Amino acid sequence: MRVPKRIFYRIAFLIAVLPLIAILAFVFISQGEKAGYEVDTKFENGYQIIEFTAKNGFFPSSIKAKAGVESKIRVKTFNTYDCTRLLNIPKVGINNVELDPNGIYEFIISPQKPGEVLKGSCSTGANVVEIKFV
Ligand SMILES: [Cu+2]
Repeated sequence: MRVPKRIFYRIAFLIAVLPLIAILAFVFISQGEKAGYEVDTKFENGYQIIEFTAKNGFFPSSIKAKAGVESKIRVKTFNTYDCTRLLNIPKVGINNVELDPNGIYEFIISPQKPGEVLKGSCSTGANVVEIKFV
């Protein structure tokens, strides 16, 4: 069976162009990831401060932090009477820690490996906060 020329050219074109599209897509995606690598923490007295607020959820709910440094997770409450008053970040030993409705809490955590993700949640698990170390 002979392949009509028009279809042959179309297939040849796709074979030539698809890898190019794949390469461009890869470059685009990897640059996007690099752009997302900014860290949203600050340093105070030698500690990285990973800060979020607990009230009707955790804000911000996704934080990028620097790996390999001593850190403090700082949680602020503000008239917080909902389930985010009970904080869980099991990987660093924070299990159902009851926060006052108005307060600032600090938990010292050891340096984390790059790629480590600490997942926090409220008592019901409905609200989550994710800290990614890069
Ligand atoms: Cu909850």
